[in-house]
Amino acid sequence: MKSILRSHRVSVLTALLCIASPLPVSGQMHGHEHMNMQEQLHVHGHGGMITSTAILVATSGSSVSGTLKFREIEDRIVHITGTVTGLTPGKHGFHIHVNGNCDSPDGMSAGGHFSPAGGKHGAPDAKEHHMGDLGNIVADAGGRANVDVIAAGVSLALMGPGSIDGRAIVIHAKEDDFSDPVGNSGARVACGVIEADMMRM
Ligand SMILES: [Cu+2]
Repeated sequence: MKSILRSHRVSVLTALLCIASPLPVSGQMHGHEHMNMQEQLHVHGHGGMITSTAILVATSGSSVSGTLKFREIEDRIVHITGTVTGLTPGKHGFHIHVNGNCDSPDGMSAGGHFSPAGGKHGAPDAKEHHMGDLGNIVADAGGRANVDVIAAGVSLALMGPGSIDGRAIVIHAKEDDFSDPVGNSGARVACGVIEADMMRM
């Protein structure tokens, strides 16, 4: 179902490119011959950069909420910024999870960590870690965390290696201690689906 949805969204995007650009998307690509489809998707994003947004929704019994903005500042280098409120003071693990589904009351519908290459859970700068491992955010005494994190290896492209489009970002109740397999970060207190801004119509 998810793959159908993703391919449908790519079809919509392709249709948009046809309308927005005099260049044919397939066939001869004048001036674009050297670019593959993924590179074209980047070029035709907002201002040459794809951006996405995740609106974090509290799970059952939680009052954590927030909005995170994603910007792919270089190929597979994504800058995540925003504010999360309603947290207990201190560190909270957060990760990209594989399923873009936050429907279950406990957030478990988001599935496990996004980790297409497998490997062990760890800190984002550790030699071995899941692609979706983002480390911790830190809430102040008022329960507010300002997020300013670089996620390397992931992409906002709608398809291709490391694509996090349509996946979920999950905030946890406790600190991620980076132990395998999930860092002991406890319950899921908020969950949001990462959605490309150009798809919000
Ligand atoms: Cu997680």
